[in-house]
Amino acid sequence: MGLDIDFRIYLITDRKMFADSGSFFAGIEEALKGGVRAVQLREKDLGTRDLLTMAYRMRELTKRNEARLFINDRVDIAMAVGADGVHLGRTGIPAYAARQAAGESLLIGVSAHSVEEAKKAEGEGADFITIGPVYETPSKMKYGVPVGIDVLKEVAKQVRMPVFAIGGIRIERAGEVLQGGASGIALISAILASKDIRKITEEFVRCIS
Ligand code: TZP
Repeated sequence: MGLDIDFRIYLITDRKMFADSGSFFAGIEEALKGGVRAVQLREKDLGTRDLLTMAYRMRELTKRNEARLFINDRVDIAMAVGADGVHLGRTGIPAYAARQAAGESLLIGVSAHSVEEAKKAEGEGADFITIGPVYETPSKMKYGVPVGIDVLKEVAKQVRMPVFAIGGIRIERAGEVLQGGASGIALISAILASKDIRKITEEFVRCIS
C-alpha cells in the first residue's frame, strides 16, 4: 500500500440521500465515529460557492475526527480548504495537470474503469485509483455497466498503487474484492442509505481489518 494511503474504506458523499444538510453532516459524522478514515466530497451539481462552503464544513468535521478529506474534481477547492487530496473523474482535469498545479500538497485519486485507464492514471502520477463499478449500483445509468471482478483482479495485478473497488460494494462482497487484490473499498449507499450508519460502518471496519 502507498505510504500516504492509510485508509481502506473510502466514503463518498451524496447529500441527496438525506432530508437536509443537518442530517447529511450528522450522517457523515456517524460514519466517522464508526471508523471511516477518508471521505470524498462529491456533490457534482453544486455551484462553486456552495461547494466551497460545504467543503470548509467537511474539512472541519473530518479533521475533528482524524480523517482525510478528498474533493471530487476541484483542485482549486481542495487547495482552498486544505483538503488532503482531490479525486479526479473522466471528464475533469487529468492527474498530470492536477499534480502540476498542486505539487505534493494533495494526494491524487483517479476513477478508472479499465486496465488502460488504471495504467494511464499511474503513469500520470496518481496516488491511488478506484476501479468500477465492480457490481451493479443503485443507479446503473449514472455509473455505467459493471466492469466485474475480473477487471478488478487484472488492474490490481498491473499497477503498484492502491486500488479501491467501487460500485455495489456491500458487506458480503468486501471479502471477494479484497481477495481480488483491492486494497480497500469505496462506497456510497451501503453506508449512507443504512438506517444505522455507525453500526454498518463498524461492521465494514471489522470485516476489512
Ligand atoms: N463510481 C463508480 S460506481 C459509483 C461511483 C461514484 C457509485 C458507487 O455507489 P454505491 O452506492 O456504493 O454502489
